[in-house]
Amino acid sequence: MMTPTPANESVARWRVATPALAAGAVACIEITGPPGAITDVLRAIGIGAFPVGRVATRGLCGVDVGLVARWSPSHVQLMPHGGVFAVRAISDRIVAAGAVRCDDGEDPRETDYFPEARDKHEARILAALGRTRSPRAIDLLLDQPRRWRLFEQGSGPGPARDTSRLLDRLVDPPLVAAVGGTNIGKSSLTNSLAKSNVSIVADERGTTRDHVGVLVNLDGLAVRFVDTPGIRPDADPAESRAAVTAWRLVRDADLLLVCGDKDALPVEPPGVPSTVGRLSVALRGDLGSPVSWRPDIVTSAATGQGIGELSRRIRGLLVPDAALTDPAPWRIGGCP
Ligand SMILES: Nc1nc2c(ncn2[C@@H]2O[C@H](COP(=O)(O)OP(=O)(O)O)[C@@H](O)[C@H]2O)c(=O)[nH]1
Ligand SMILES: [Mg+2]
Repeated sequence: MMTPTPANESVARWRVATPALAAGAVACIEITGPPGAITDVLRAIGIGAFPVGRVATRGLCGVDVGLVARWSPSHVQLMPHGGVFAVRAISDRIVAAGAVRCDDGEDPRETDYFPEARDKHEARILAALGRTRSPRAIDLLLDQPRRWRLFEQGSGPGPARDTSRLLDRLVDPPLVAAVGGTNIGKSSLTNSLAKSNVSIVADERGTTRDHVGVLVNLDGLAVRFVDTPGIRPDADPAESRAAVTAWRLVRDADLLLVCGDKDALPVEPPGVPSTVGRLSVALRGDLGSPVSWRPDIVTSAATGQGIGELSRRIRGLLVPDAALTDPAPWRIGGCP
């Protein structure tokens, strides 16, 4: 439970309240604060008037349908699917509605889950080991108790915020989106990276609703790979819903593969922040290399050309070698 809101505090406060180890099918986002501020946030995020004592399903910010519970005038919980995209999108809307993030620091529940853990660092490492899908995370996680001990004894480096943020991608898979024109080989590239003919799979941490794409292992890093459909004017409603979902995801991507081929220029949808990393990729390279533009890399799903190198480049951009070899202890999930 969050600490009570001080009387002079006029804004709503929120936090992701899903216990670290329970992260899975359902997430919990908790909003507390003055009743008027909470009502304003609920209105701003499209839930509308929601009386005290009610528990009901509601559309959540257009990204999901989930449970809303207003336990008291000053305490609301939203329970969307636990997929990282749904939680992130809803959190963004709550922030835009003026609520202030409030994490109380150490979550006692983490150590509750791992009575054998010596401290919160070890509990977090055990939780992360249970969740990660990235082979590269394992040795690094196992080395963390030693690093924290060295740091606490004053004989090792302290945690580095930027390194930790990058390493967190080993536990929470980053999102990579392939964008570009239609019929240039994006889906074939996806299949080739996934090494099987999969275009959509259910994700055990969420549902297909908040997850369009596949989890692929790229050079030891688990990545959520989204293959965006083109938006066609004659698309049926289900298809255009899928397209809208995909375009929305693209804005949240950690890396865009901006794809073209020898004839098609690489194009990306408008509105992707300049902070999102980009790699330009020429597809169908077996048919010829582009002459009118200079790709960062040329690939061919048909021959396998460039696929291994693309995996390594993506991994290196998302979790650079410098972060993997930094001897600093890792603050998993930005935890204190
Ligand atoms: N020669 C060649 N053809 C490819 C390659 N990748 C895809 N194609 C073909 O290009 C067409 C479009 O591929 P697709 O992956 O559906 O493109 P998307 O619309 O961008 O997803 C299909 O006929 C594929 O068989 C490749 O690497 N080489
Ligand atoms: Mg396609």
